[in-house]
Amino acid sequence: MTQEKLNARAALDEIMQFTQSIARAAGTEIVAAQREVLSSNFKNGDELVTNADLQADALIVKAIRHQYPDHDIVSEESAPEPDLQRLQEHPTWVIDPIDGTVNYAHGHLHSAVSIAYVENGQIQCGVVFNPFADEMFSAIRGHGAQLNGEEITVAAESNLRRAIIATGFPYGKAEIPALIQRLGAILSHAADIRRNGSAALDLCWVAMGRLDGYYESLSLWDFAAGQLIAIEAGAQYGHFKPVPAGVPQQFHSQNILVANAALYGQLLALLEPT
Ligand code: LIP
Repeated sequence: MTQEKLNARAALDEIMQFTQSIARAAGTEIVAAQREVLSSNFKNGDELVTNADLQADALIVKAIRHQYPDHDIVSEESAPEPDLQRLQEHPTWVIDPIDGTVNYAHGHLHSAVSIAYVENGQIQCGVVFNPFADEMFSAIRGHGAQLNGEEITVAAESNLRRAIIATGFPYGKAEIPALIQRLGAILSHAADIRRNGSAALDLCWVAMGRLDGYYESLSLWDFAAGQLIAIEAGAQYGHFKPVPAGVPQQFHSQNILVANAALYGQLLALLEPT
């Protein structure tokens, strides 16, 4: 490995350590806040946000601004307008302080801090931390995916009838009829479906084999970290509808599909026509 590549890897290792430390710090706050009375609000009428989302976001953003003051930040709660062109040209952090907010607000223990680092137009580091399970999913591009430091890989399942496929639904209800038809196509061929409520954790669970596949339309902060973790764990990642011209595939948020290579084609054949 050249000295340049050694330096690049060392820099990403440093970023990974920093990212995991702020994810843990935010996770500690999130767990403590859930034991208190949460205040909540609804963005755009339907989209739940709690005081814990805002507090965790503030903690993460403050730490990034201090450590990397010239980097950009895209965050669900404080900077929710990603500029896809600038994202490809400037070091950028992509943050979902609590992915699975509805779960969190209802006292469920299935939500996560999701933080991705983008550099040179590529997601280079991804961290998804579920503080309730003390499960830290992580990946550096080209260096595999880990759960609490142990390598993870996608499930080997190739028989869709034996597979568990996860999905989710948007806050708005306009697309529900089409989404139910899509769900029916999957449920008619898979062993079962799961709607766990956190896209970031769904992607990580595919990465480690707790799920065999996942599909959904999301926002950048829901999937950025989990995408890298799933790909580095050996998953096939793409979209079951055409990606609009000019939109970088890795940052396209609609019609996401992820599974191992044996199931990906089977799921694509079911989802494409829906
Ligand atoms: C959530 C996703 C979930 C999706 C929800 C929501 P949030 O993110 O993780 O998969 O179905 O509609 O987008 O809003 O909890 O960060």
